[in-house]
Amino acid sequence: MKLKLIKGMRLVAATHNAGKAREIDALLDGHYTVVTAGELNLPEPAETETTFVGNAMLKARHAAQFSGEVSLADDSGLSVAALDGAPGIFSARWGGPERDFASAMRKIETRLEELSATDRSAWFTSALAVAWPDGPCVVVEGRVDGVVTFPPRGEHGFGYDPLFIPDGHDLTFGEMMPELKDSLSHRTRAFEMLKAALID
Ligand code: ITT
Repeated sequence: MKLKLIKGMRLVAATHNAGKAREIDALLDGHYTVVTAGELNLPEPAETETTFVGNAMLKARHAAQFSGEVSLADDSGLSVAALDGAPGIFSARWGGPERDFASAMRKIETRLEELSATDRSAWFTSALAVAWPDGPCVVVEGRVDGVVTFPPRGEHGFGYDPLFIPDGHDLTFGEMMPELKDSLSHRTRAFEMLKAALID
């Protein structure tokens, strides 16, 4: 069977994160009817895998099983080189149950200070997985490199956007208009791969 996403079909965005859901919707460019896992009241699975790819597949499969519909999941996060890649797959969990990213960003700054680290290199990763209710699953991974800066700047975006400056730019993702972030983000890069694989 050839796995394809046919324009016009309904897709479940297997996320409970409104910031991500907005970006996924923009990336699909109105070609699909998108309904989120939150809107369908699907239960949130525990993210028990050890990689972005593993957790993206787990979330997409879980949503496909519960909804009976083709489901798209994103597992993503910020990795800081001097922190050995932390928070990485634990990016959401560093925000605590309240998803307090101001505090998570301070935690990154404090850890860098404690280590007297001067290397500010960091990268965002997005693994995108599409799962069909009858089993198949396709997964890709995109990345954008840059640096972290303190204090965080900007009101756009979500999560760690205010402290990340992508290579070749002066603005943080939080200061960029969504269109600019969307033209160069980890999620967009993953999405380009997904499109090449699944969309005619
Ligand atoms: P779902 O699992 O329901 O999709 P989540 O927020 O728990 O939502 P993740 O486990 O993938 O998702 O955690 C990713 C976290 O990494 C997210 O909460 C943000 O804090 C951060 N993150 C991911 N992509 C980001 C982006 O484009 N800009 C800023 N922060 C981002």
